[in-house]
Amino acid sequence: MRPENPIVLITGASSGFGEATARMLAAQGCHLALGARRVEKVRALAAELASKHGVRTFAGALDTRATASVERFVAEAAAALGGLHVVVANAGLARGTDRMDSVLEEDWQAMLHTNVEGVIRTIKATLPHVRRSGWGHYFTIGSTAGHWVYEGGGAYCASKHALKALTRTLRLELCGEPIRITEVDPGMAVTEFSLVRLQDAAKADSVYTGVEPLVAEDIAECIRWALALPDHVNIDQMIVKCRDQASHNGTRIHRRA
Ligand code: NDP
Ligand code: 8X3
Repeated sequence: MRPENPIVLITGASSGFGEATARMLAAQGCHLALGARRVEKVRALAAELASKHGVRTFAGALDTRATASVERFVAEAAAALGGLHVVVANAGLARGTDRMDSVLEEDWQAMLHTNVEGVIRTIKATLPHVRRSGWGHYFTIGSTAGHWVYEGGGAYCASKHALKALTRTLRLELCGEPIRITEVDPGMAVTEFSLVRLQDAAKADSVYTGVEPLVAEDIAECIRWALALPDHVNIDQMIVKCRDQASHNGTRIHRRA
C-alpha cells in the first residue's frame, strides 16, 4: 500500500536533477536519503530540507563506481529512515566529446562505470529494501542520448542505451510486484553537466547560447508527477526536451541572436 510519506533514495543529489528532485519531493512530505561524492553538499541539503519541511533525512558519501560504497550507503540509509520505497538512480556524467579514434580511456571508463555499472549496483542494493516495504517506484535517468547517437558521444550514448536496456529488463523482472519503473530521458538541461563534461565554464555556457533550455526543476516535476499518479499507472518512459530542441544532438536547435 502506498505510504503517506514515501522514503526516497536519490543518487547524485549534490547538484542538478538530483538536488532539484530532493527539494521538490521534500516539499511533498517525502523522507529522503541523499548520496553523492561531495558529501558536504548532500549533508547541507539534507539538513536544510529536514528543517524546512519537517521530513526525515539521511545524507552520506556515495560513489556509485564502487560496490562497497553503494552497499554501505543503501544499508545505512534504509536503517536510518526505516526502509526504502522510491529510488531515483540519477548519478551520472559525460566526460569529453572526443571521437572514437581519440576518446580517452579515463573518460569512457568514467562514463561506463558511473552510468551503467553504478545504476546496476544501485538497483541491486536497493531492491531487497524496496520489496520489503511492499510498495515502490524506480526512476532511472537516461537521456535523449539513449535513443539517438552523435559524433563525439560514443561512450556516453552507449551508456545511456545500456541504461535503457537495464530499465526495460527491470520492468519485465518486477512485473506482478507492486513496484513501478519509469525512465526519464532529458535533452539539453542547464545543470553542472556541461561543466563536468567540458571542464571549461565558457564552453559549458556556450552549449546553451540563445536557447531556453530545460532546468533541473523541469525534470524534478516529471518525477513528482509520475510518482503521484495512481498505483495502476506506470509511465514507462518520458523523453523531455526544451521547445527549442527539435533534434537530439544539436542539428536542429533554435538559437536566438
Ligand atoms: P550534474 O552534474 O548537475 O549532477 C550529476 C550528479 O551525479 C551530481 O550530484 C554528482 O555528484 C553525481 N555523481 C556523478 N558521479 C557520481 C558517482 N560516481 N557517485 C555518486 N554520484 C555521482 O548533472 P545532471 O543533474 O544534469 O545529471 C544527472 C543525470 O542526468 C546524469 O545521469 C546525466 O547523464 C543525466 N542527463 C543530463 C542531461 C543534461 O543536459 N543536464 C540530459 C540528459 C541526461 P558528485 O559529483 O558530488 O558525486
Ligand atoms: C545529455 C544530453 O545531448 O548532451 O544527456 O547527450 S546530450
